[in-house]
Amino acid sequence: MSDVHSQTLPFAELVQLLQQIFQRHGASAQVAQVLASNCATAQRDGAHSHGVFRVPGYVSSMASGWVDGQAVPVVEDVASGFVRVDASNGFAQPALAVARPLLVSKAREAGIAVLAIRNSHHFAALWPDVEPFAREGLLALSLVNSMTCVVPHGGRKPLFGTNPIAFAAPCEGHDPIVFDMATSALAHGDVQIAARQGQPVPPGTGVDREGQPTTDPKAILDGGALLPFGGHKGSALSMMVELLAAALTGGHFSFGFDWSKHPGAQTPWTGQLIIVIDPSKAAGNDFAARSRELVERMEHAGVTRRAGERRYRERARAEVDGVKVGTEELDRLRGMAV
Ligand code: NDP
Ligand code: PYC
Repeated sequence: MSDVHSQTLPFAELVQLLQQIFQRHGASAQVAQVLASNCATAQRDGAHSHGVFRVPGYVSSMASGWVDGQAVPVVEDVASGFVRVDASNGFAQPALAVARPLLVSKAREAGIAVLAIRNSHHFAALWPDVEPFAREGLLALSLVNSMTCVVPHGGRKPLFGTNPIAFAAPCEGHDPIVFDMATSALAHGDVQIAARQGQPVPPGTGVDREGQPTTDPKAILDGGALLPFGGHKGSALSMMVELLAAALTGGHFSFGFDWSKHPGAQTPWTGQLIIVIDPSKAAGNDFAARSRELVERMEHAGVTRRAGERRYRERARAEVDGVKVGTEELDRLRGMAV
């Protein structure tokens, strides 16, 4: 399946390569393992804005002293349905990994539990954080705020982050139902990729430094800004993410940190909220069957492509052929590992 522009490699080999890179550039073994698995998962599932494309950003952020790759998260059991984690200026995913067993046991006990992560950096796709809960029969909703680059609806200046929301639910006889979306018209990573490839972005994505609508990704990145998806509706969701992922957790708002003294810093220093629900506590105890009924109804209504399906398709293909990585990118990664 390899050609001159891309190569394929087994998932485990990609994880190992990324782990070596992260460790070589300052992450502890534990953090490197979590980030490597997350990043390789995104690459495998075709989320190219958050796969190996992000590795230089992780590395330069650690090198700049902005984020602590050796951080040890501090977990606090604060109430029957509430877990707090101070990620200690480290990455959010290792904080989730450490707090996860307590969160799940609380959700199973109380029917619902909240994980509030603060002082954390999330530079990744969000669905790998929620999909595993659904594979255990639980529902999960997660929100993360990022860095100021989105103009709130009706505003004149950027304020919000690209603020993604991800949701996962079990579905009888199917992979979990998952969606994962930025609340901006396009993820910042996709604007960067479009700029690199010299491609325009769709109308409605963003504005230039004068606040004029543009389809030029470079104009958006160079003093311009993104817009929320869906006008006032996406803007309201983005505001909610700021409130739940930052105000509620104790993390920074997307406008609340200054990385200007850390050249190379790219990872937003914010917060993350994860809400986990045990559907077995609900009436009827048949959530997964009802979820399947909804999917079947959607199919009867003519839906041929549900959220999450492309990702599962890419995953299945990678299980057979290996994970696709650009040839130049793979050479660069191998160089970073030694
Ligand atoms: P997309 O717009 O590509 O996709 C959003 C959701 O819609 C996905 O669940 C996708 O499913 C689904 N979808 C896409 N096209 C269709 C379609 N035609 N019909 C039905 N469903 C569809 O994602 P975004 O660009 O908004 O976000 C990309 C990634 O960036 C996300 O993983 C997000 O978490 C990440 N991100 C991370 C940030 C951070 O701070 N860490 C900030 C912002 C974004 P499928 O997966 O199958 O394509
Ligand atoms: O793609 O918008 C984005 C993003 C921000 C932080 C990590 N990814």
